[in-house]
Amino acid sequence: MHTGALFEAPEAPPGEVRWLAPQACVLRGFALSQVPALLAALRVVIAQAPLRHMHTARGGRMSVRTTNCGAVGWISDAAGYRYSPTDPVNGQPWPALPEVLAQLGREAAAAAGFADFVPDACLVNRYRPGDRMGLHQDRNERRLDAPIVSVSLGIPALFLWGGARREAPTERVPLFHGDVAVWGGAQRLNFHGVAALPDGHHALLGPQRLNLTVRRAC
Ligand code: MD3
Ligand code: FE
Repeated sequence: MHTGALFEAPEAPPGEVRWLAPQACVLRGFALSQVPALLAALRVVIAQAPLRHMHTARGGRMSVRTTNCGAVGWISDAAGYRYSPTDPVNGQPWPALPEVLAQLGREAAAAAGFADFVPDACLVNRYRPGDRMGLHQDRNERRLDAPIVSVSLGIPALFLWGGARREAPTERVPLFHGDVAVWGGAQRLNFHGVAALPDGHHALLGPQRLNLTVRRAC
């Protein structure tokens, strides 16, 4: 696999918009000005709801570590995937959705053409080198008419953008620190994944990538 370009261009030109489909795009660098506020808010979330491995119904362990904030959080265990109003680690409600994340979600959705997005939850994934996410659909949200907004921070990753069917070919789309992806409408149920994170070190985040998906889940 040729990944040299990832390292030659640690950040794509901010302001550029890459359309993957009529209702799916990457807003390059859209989150850059909010990174300090996002990281401060995330530290508070993770202190209350620590990052942890989720397990699949088939007994596997996901390589990424995950946590949530907002009204509900996405969980996976022996019983399957679902949203839960409480964190199974401590039985408590998830931490509140930080306003900086909710606002970034609304602004990115509007910039991508989705008016009136009202996010209520955020799934946080932390990737270390070698961690990956297999092809899947996001279909546990109650409101499939709402878009999803995804913020990438840290080491760049190769996003795998598929189609409506698992068998459809995937396009490899690099996601850099500060990039925000938005998709909805006809592309809301597209298959997607993340290739194994390469070795690397980010100036702010060290050897990791954080992905924040801001959602309307209930
Ligand atoms: C396009 N996260 O948490 S976000 C997930 O980078 C997830 O951690 C990945 O997939 C990550 O569920 C990718 C970008 C993304 C997410 C969902 C999509 C793009 C999508 C759903 C449909 C189409
Ligand atoms: Fe997903």
